Amino acid sequence: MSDTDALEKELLTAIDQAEDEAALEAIRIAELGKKGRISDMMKGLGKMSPEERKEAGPRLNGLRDRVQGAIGAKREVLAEKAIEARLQAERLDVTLPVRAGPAGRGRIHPISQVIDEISAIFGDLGFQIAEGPDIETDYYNFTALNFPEGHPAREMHDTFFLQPDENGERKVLRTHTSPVQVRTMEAQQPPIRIVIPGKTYRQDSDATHTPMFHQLEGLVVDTTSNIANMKWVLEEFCKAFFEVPSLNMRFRPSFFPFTEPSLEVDIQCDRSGSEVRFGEGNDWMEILGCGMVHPNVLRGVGLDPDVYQGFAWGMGIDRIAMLKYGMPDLRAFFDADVRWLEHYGFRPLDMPTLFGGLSQ
Ligand code: 2NM
Repeated sequence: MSDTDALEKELLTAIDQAEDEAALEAIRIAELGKKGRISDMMKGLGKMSPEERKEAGPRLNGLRDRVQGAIGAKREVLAEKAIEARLQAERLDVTLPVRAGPAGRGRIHPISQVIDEISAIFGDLGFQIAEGPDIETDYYNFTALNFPEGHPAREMHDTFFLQPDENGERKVLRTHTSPVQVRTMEAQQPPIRIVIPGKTYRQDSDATHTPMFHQLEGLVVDTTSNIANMKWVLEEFCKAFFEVPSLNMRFRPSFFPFTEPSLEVDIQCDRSGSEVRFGEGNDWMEILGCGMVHPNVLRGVGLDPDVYQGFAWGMGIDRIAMLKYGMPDLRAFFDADVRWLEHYGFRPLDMPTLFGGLSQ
């Protein structure tokens, strides 16, 4: 057996036994690479006599071609084996349930849900949503709303004050959303029908108060707006929001600087079971404050109280959200606990509408 025959036999065995593509590539480089053994032997052809070359040339070419061919064939086998192994290892169980994407896993916070519900109800009644800044001037938060300078009501609101600016003006975090009503009355002529959902701030923190909370206020201004209109709007709202066909309401006299007369509103409820039910029973629960806009407020925004009259109301969104959805602890609203949100949150694609059902 010639040297090349022995080499060929050795190489074909090594190729056959190569475990993977890396081992095979190592053989190729060692034999057929630039500095490989077979390549070296072929380089020797140039130094041979024509007779020697005539015999060695075809022998070496044959060796090279057969080794190359064996490597190619083995590479295909190994590639096939590698795919087979991956298919085994990465097997999919197509009968497993599909894992939800972001729209399926995410939740709408109950406060956002309730704001959407309220917007749907008042939108249906012809109201527009208005918004304004959280940082307000003393004028918009108090003076324009008929709180006299030095009036104790300014203190009663537990206001957060900002540092005075270069002009000595001390801004506040709005203690109610009423400044937005004032800004709207300044900016547009009656008829005005707006609701304002938003964040409000008071220095108060215990089991039933958080320093930031949410209010919804509403305002109607026209030449004939009256208390009967107001009672109808509020009753329609309460029935739609609590999703009951009828509901008794009770209006009690109260006091707010910005309304005259001022009223507090209770709704009928039943507290005999483990949860509060609305539209039935013999109990009452306070839910909102309202009244006819004070003539001083109208005058302040340039409206003649002998021509225009308005009614307004305000309620705590957080509180009515807790009542409607049976959430026992106000502070959980702001804990950002995903387990709580998973339980009490709403699905993002279930938008509240009056025709589709507010809360499904
Ligand atoms: C309430 C209760 C009653 C109210 C009044 C006004 C304005 F700007 F028109 F005078 N805004 N909000 C109002 C009236 C708010 O919250 C309990």
